[in-house]
Amino acid sequence: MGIFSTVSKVVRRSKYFLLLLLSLSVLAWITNFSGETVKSILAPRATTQTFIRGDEMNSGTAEPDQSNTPIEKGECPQVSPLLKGAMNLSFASSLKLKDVESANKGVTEGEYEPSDCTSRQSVAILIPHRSREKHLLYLLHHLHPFLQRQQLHYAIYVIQQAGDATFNRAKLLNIGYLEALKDYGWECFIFHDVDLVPENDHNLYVCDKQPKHLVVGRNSTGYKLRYKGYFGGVTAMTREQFLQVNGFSNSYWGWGGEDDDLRVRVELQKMKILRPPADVARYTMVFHNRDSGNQINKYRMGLLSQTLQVWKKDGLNSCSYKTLSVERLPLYVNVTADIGKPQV
Ligand code: UDH
Ligand code: MN
Repeated sequence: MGIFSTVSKVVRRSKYFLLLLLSLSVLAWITNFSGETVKSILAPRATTQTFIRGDEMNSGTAEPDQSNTPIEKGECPQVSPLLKGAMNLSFASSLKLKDVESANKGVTEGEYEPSDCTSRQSVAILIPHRSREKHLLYLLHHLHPFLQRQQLHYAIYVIQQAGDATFNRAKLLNIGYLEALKDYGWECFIFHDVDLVPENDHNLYVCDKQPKHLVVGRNSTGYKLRYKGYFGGVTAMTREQFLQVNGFSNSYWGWGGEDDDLRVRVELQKMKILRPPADVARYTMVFHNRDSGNQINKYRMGLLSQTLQVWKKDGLNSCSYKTLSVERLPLYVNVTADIGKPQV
């Protein structure tokens, strides 16, 4: 073998070596690439797999929590399978708060959400109150299971007027709205008299594209609408709808007019009041007499004639009060406020 043939053998071998090196690096690149792809598909995505509460949505902390993998819950069905329809309500005088608490173990500090599905709406129930303890007990007894059958994420707020000045239902409801929003970004508000108990759970406590009036009939009126345009007792408005009308007027002290004033505000915004069918929107009003401290408001007609002029400056944006306490009781958040007294 001459020198020439030895040199050509070395060149051939290094060619094979280079080819081998090239194919190995191509192989390495392919496996690495597909590995990345698989990894990114499997990675949990914050938008689909993390349950984000409404109030956390804007905080910009949507990073998935790898250590504590969230449980994915589907949206609750359009019609809850738990609904029972018309019910016979009971108002046993022996009922105790403890009984209602033990029957509603899933409720924490007045709040509940279904464990197996994500509610379609988060709803705050606001109840204006003073010295109607028995009515409150009956309402809590019926309302908690009623709302749970509707598979809602909800919380009940009771807004107590401190002191013995003339009652102001509307101002208490404004306060309830403002205080509840400090806890959570509720999208729907139900303004609820303490003595009205819904009879049929097909009367859904959710908000719509327009404000809703939920009391078409009640036992005390032979289940007829009290009058055309009546918008009192129990109403439902979204956070935005209520803000758009600047809430209730704060100026109605004593009984009457504040609900008509809210209707005027709604109509001024070209909103239209919706009502569920009469056979569903039925309530039992626990019998009561007129409360002392809530006499008929003799100024109500005069105030009503001023709504167009004052609604922009009398409402949520001018609601001044002092929160005396916020107690997180098992079945409701108890807000007590000093709301002042009428100027006249
Ligand atoms: N409310 C209280 N405490 C009061 C006054 C009113 O909690 O002292 C709240 C409560 O949520 C009540 C709501 O305000 O449901 C409306 O007041 P209301 O129930 O007195 O009004 P309603 O129109 O009755 O039902 C007015 C008196 C009717 C007397 C009829 C006698 N047959
Ligand atoms: Mn009443």
